[in-house]
Amino acid sequence: MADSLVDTAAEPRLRAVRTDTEQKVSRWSELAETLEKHRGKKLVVVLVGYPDPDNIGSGLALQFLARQYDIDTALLSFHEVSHQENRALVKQLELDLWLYDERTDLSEFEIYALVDTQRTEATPIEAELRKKALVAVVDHHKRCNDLEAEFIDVREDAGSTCGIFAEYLEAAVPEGLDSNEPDHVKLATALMHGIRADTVAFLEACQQDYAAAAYLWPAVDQALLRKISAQSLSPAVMDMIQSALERRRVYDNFLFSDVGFVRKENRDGIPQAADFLLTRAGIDTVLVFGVVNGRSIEGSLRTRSDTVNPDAFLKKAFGIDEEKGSHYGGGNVRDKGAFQIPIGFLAQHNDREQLYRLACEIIHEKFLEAIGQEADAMG
Ligand SMILES: [Mn+2]
Repeated sequence: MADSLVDTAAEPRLRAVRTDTEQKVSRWSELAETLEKHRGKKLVVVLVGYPDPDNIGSGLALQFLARQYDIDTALLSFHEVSHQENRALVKQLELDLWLYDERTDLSEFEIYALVDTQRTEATPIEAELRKKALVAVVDHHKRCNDLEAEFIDVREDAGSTCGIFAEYLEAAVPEGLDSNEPDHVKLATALMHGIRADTVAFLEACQQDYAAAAYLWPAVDQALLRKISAQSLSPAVMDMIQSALERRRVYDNFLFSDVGFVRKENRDGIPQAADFLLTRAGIDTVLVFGVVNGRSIEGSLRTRSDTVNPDAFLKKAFGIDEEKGSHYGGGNVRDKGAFQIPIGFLAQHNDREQLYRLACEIIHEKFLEAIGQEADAMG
């Protein structure tokens, strides 16, 4: 197992070199055909999970492209934007994200699309979506086998979904985005930020991400991009990183830690703590979790190991949520993953500390089991 994981990580780079213009144009023309079929309808782009630069940028790009076919697009999210950089992105670019609540009426939207994800089980509108046509799924996570949509472009080897959308844009607008056009500048800046965010500022980018950046660059507002990506850490997030540091436990190259109880709006401090701990010398895989709003255990996995596949690791470690019929966790094949486990009925327990210890023990046990098996596979 370990060997094949290394291979899949190395191979896409070779394949990317062979990506030619013809292929780029054909993927876009397929998507264009799909959009043409739905001309004049209303489209909702469902941002599953927490809004982040890659899904926001991708949603904006799809909105832009769909507009050429008289399709009105709304970007629907289920969580308040939490990460300080993402708040800056939304504010500085004056983006219009539609936040879901029980009164949200989706009846006028006949069609929907997914970007930077392939799953909607985790959303409260799953049943409603089944009545609508899924017209497009564009993503770079692990391909789901049972995916059905009119247009599907899932590239597991892509560094970002924004990079894929920049490729469509290049085919749709070959003369380039116009730096005098505020909408173009907004879009180019958001896409560039999305690519940077998902590729650790291009450290983990593939050739396509660089090609996308070269195309976007003339219309990017560099000063704004700098402002968006240089937001300082909030005190809450800094405290979470401190907790994670203090509570860390190290097993060979694995680091396990937690950040205690976290308010929903600070939830993005969990992956940030994991990112930070991964910078420790001698560590190549980090798992950090916390209890969000007293209701669910949420965690992030970060790795730069050649052998750990975050998607496989988290699926194996935490298994399946029988009720939803989907895994508690998952991720990409290379460097990132996340999990979310509802505490459910137990959340009513009065003794928070006891509840927390229990959560901690279970996660820890599952983690140890998973690295035990992982170590076997490596041996
Ligand atoms: Mn992404």
